[in-house]
Amino acid sequence: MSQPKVKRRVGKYEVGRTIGEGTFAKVRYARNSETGEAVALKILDKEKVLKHKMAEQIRREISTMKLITHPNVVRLYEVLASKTKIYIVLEFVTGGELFDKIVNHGRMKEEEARRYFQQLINAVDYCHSRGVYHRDLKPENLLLDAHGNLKVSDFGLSAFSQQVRDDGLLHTACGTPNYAAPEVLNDQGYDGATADLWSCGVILFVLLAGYLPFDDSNLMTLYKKISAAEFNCPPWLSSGAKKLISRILDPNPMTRITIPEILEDVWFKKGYKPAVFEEKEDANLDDVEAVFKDSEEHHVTEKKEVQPASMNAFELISMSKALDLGNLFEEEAGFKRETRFAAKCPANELVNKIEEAAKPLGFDVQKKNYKMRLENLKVGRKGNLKVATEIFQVAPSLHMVEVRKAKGDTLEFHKFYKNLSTSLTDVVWKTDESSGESK
Ligand code: 3AM
Repeated sequence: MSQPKVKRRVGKYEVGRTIGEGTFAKVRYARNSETGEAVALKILDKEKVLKHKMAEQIRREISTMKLITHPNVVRLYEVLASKTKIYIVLEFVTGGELFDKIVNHGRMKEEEARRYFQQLINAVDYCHSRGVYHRDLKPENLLLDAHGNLKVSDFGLSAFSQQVRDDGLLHTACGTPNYAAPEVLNDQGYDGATADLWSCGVILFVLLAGYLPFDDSNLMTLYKKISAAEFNCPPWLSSGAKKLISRILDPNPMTRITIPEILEDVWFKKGYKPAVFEEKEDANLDDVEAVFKDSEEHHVTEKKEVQPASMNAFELISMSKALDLGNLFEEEAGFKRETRFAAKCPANELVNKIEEAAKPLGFDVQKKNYKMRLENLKVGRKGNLKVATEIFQVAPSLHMVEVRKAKGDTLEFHKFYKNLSTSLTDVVWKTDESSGESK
């Protein structure tokens, strides 16, 4: 059971699990070993970035992002490069994605939607004023922090997923077009500011309606609907919300409402409190320069350290709060991607039990040294759900099982986990407190 575990380090960061795979990069959890702070590490292929026709624009926007400390924008701390990779060190955001709330609880009340929309517009306005455009605002880029505040991710980074054609203008690579403005789809080049605003309008619509304004399984029909701004507001929307949405979802970018006009809108203004924060005057940009100049002397060291995987008493105690199957669903846990529980049965029996629970749910099961990779063969909302499990020995017949989402939709993971916990109830070790018994 105590097979060695390989720990990766990139400079001062200890690299942990993969959080997800976005359109242009892999995102991993990491820890700053000097401060203990958690960060998200966006990992990109260096050659692709430096050879990108927009490398200069990407460099400029990353430099600007280092100065931005807006509370509703994911912080960009620094950039590092190794021989083959670029690492973008970002603030780690713990509350999951805004749209998981809609998938879970349905549409929002106007007050709640307005609060998120105000935070979104405030963040977008601030970045635009500094010359950074998003160009790919969509649900995956709207995260929530531990206090339920919106954090927009990938500002200034989405150029990676864009293409510049011979005309020198931006063109969107394929992806979900539901949030893209008509002029973006028309493929004739576009202005980042008005295009971002359109996406904000689609986002507001989804928050209030619980479904997309433009949707069709046929791509051509979808394009036509977007180009003509053909949508119907649900009857429960207030007239103020309807009016604002139709001013934003104006197919003509020249007559579309602007941010200064939104800030004056009656529906928008209700209870609006712009974020208060301290602006950063100066940031050291040596790291950005070094990365884009591809200066070899500044390459970060990448190390692999081999560590034993067995759990010692100290680690067990520090994790004991989590030794309960219920913890994934605790209110405070938000949208968790991983959990642990203790089980009182031999390890090989545990592996069999997990396999028996996963197979009927349509999962392919791969096993290696008490580590398992489960993959749902059916495609879910964000591709095939992949789950990784690992078993650690605590005592001969007491094990700790770690279950985490490796890829896919967090809510689908929760559903899987609920099923798994039902199948394992007879072996899960519960403390008196967690099993609800009183002495
Ligand atoms: O794969 P899912 O959708 O669960 O939420 C982002 C997405 O998760 C997450 O990484 C995945 C690929 O983009 N993510 C991106 N930036 C993040 C950050 N700064 C982040 N999670 C936490 N903090």
